Amino acid sequence: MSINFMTLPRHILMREKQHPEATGELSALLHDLSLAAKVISLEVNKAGLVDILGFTGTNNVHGEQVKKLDIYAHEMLIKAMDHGGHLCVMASEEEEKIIHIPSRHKVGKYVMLFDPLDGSSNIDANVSIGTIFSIFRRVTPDGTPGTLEDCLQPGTEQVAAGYIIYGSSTMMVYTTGEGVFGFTLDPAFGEFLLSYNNIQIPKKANIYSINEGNYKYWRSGLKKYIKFIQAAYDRDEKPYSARYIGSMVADIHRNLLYGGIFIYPSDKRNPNGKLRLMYECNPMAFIIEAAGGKAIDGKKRILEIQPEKLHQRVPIYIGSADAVDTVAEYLEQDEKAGV
Ligand code: AHM
Ligand code: MG
Repeated sequence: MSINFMTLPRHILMREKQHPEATGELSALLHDLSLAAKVISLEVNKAGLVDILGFTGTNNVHGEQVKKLDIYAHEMLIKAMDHGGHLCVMASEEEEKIIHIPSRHKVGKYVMLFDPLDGSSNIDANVSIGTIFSIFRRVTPDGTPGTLEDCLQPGTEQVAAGYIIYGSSTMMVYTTGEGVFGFTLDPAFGEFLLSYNNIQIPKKANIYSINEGNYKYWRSGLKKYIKFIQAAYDRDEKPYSARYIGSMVADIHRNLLYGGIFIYPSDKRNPNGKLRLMYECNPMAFIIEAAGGKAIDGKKRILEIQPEKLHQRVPIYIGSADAVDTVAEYLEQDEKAGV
């Protein structure tokens, strides 16, 4: 039996040493983030105990306010990250405007955007949820407070991105653009240990993940694509499995490991889809591309979209490279037909 003692901080440090120009700031930032992840993970694991332990209404037994888990995660991330001296500004899916670093703290050279608890409709049902993060280098002058301009950068400019999945175990997956690494939280040691080294998404997909309840509203190219993959058996190919959790983190994590395509399309009701460019699509696209996959909005790379608004939504087709290429061909048919 081999015991793996590659902890997350050790791994970050080891990879940083491969870049002599690195200052260690990004490593420290990721380390702070992993601490927040542990705290959120503990709280997520207690979610079902709220009623049993006598928490009532909005107050717990200590008379403290019980926060909804997504708000708890949002506040915890800000608390963990605002005083490290690494960030100049933050933005969260849970807050309309950018989040400034309090003036009593040093401002740093990085910008962090996050979805504190994605898949929140799944919390009460004990289904996997996650935290997603995206990190950029600031574009405004060092030493000044960060601005909206620092946040509205295209995904190609990300210096790191990742997610924490609170599932059957808690995992943190991150990339700095070279290699994707997964760490599993050992609840006994309280450490994230390397469990997936250099993850590569299989080129071919065998899983498709889309909310098929919206079929009626899809455009014809997407309907045809889904019919095409459902007919794999007729072409003597291995049939696809339909898997849709309704937590983007969990759906994409599974597809990253097994090979698959995740789609949240534009449709007749929602021309921009549902998911947010800055908190969900950009970081996931950065990870999937670093693992050898692809992510498009139907036509172009997600990472090349110039953001206009903090909470902008975009359609997304993301996963195994072959599957994303094929869906793009089907979507192009709509484009040509002008539908
Ligand atoms: P949330 O940020 O409010 O949790 O919503 C995002 C979630 C994604 O995790 C998931 O992929 C999608 O919404 C599911 O949406 P739908 O229920 O429309 O299929
Ligand atoms: Mg979300």
